[in-house]
Amino acid sequence: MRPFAFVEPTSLGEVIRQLAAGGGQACPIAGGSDLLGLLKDDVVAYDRLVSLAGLEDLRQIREEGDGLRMGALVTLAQLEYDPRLQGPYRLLAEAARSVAMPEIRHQGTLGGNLCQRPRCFYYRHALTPCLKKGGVDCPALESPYQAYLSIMGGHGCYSVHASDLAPPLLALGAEVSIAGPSGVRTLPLERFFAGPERDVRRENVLAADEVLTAVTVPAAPPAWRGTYLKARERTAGDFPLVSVAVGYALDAGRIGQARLVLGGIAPVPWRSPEAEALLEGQTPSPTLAARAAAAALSGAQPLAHNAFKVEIGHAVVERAIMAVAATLRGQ
Ligand SMILES: Cc1cc2nc3c(=O)[nH]c(=O)nc-3n(C[C@@H](O)[C@@H](O)[C@H](O)COP(=O)(O)OP(=O)(O)OC[C@H]3O[C@@H](n4cnc5c(N)ncnc54)[C@H](O)[C@@H]3O)c2cc1C
Ligand code: SF4
Repeated sequence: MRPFAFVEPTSLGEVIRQLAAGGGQACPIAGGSDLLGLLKDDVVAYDRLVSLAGLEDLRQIREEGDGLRMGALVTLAQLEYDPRLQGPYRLLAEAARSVAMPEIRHQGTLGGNLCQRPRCFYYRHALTPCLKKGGVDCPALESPYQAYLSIMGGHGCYSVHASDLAPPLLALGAEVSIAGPSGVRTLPLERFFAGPERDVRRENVLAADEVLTAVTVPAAPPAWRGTYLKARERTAGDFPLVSVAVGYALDAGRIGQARLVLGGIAPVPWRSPEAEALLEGQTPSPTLAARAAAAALSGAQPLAHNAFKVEIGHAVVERAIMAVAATLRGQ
């Protein structure tokens, strides 16, 4: 690990000033559960780490209008246990509970989860150059270790977005607040993530002197329910091979307001408008669930060694759709 300065501002303005003064060599740190590993392994290096820990305001979950505003420093454990994450919001608590192990969930934050760096084995190996680290090619493409690589949306880089919180937040229609030198801007979470076609070295649209301050989810219809299912190699402490957030309401037995977002399969969380359209207006059934799964994964272009993720994707999508039906029917 290379030496760095560690600064601990107590105001958002000072955080932004410290980042801006760093000229690209300063980096925000929240819980450190992702960043410290990268620093220790010399995958990344910065002159200055700017701690967000002094921003007490960002630790709160607040009811706002009929929705919820969650500060960027809210921990995964808070999301797991907060009594307000019930009913339509329960899938977010389920996703938080699926992350890693309790130690990481108490340390890791919402903002850090959405801004975490890829888990690609080659990216995390300091001695292996790759496109994301400024190299000229992607060693993962020729490798047999492709379980945690993409089956959709890879453009030269096939790392996936590993966040477990992103799919349920997208399904809930979340917005993010971003603070920078010219104030605060908000944008739909869907537009926060960015694939390699935009900039292979980054996974989102944050500038070097910006921080994510909050995530807001609007009021969900009271009868809307969702679930988050995650397939992984080990049942604890593992990232998603494939995951899915599915939610909808039932009106006279027919599906309305369907949302379906896949995780672990693409460089960005992958919403499927095709599957959502197919579900709308229909009665949930195993046949419909299978058709929706086929629609969600119809664009899959697996690599040489990860076609099995398509099959897993079908299974988790079908199960999630039927699980929501069971919840809504009180089964
Ligand atoms: C063993 C292990 C298992 C894990 N398993 C999972 C898993 O199953 N699912 C999963 O989703 N994650 C998993 N993780 C990743 C885990 O680190 C994140 O889930 C955690 O939420 C990161 O939060 P943090 O506050 O510790 O982030 P940090 O390490 O502090 O930051 C991570 C990155 O985000 C940036 N950042 C942090 N906060 C902000 C902000 N507010 N604005 C702008 N940039 C910011 C940092 O600069 C850094 O680049 C695992 C990690 C480990 C070590
Ligand atoms: S998939 Fe992306 S992060 Fe992984 S080695 Fe290839 S370029 Fe690097």
